[in-house]
Amino acid sequence: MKALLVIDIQNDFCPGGALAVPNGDRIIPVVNRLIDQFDTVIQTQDWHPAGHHSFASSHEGKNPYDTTELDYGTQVLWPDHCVQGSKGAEFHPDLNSLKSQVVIRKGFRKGIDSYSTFFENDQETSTGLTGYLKNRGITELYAVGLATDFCVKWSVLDGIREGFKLHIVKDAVAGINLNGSLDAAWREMKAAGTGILTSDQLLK
Ligand code: VGL
Ligand code: ZN
Repeated sequence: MKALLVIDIQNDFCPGGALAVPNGDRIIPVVNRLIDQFDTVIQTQDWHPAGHHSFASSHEGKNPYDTTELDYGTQVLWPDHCVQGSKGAEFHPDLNSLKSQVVIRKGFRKGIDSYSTFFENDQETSTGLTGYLKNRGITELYAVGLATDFCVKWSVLDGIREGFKLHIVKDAVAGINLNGSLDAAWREMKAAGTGILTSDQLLK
């Protein structure tokens, strides 16, 4: 059984937001059309406590987009974004969230970031999604949302690692592109065997 995985379509990742992905909101009409076509829709929500360690503001002398070494490796430092309970953390108002059967929140532990919706950035702390999918008999995921080169990429790669068949819908994702991260993301996803398609191949 297949499901649509709608990743982090939140105000802060859209134009006007704290960590805006260029044209992040342009994908929303396409994503809504895809949502109409799927029986099973899963959404993710970046959900950080104030003072989260992925925020540059939590590290003295650091600026957004610098990096730092945390316990689990190198971490990009971001502007404060998707703070629990803030407007920026809410789903974009144009996104149809009504059909979502489960929302996986991630990044809620102060000391650890979570790009992937399967594992936090230490690559071992599970979000529980694998168990949810297996219990529901879901074997195949179509990934859409933000940002191609961070949360989408890590979700796709970890999903494959967890034994699922992963597809990415090219015109239903948008990227941040930090030092070539977007090209690298497409290369890595291709190399891992991700199915790459456009929305018209799914829309009837
Ligand atoms: C994301 C950076 C920080 C994403 C989340 O959703 O791609 N990127 N937090
Ligand atoms: Zn985040």
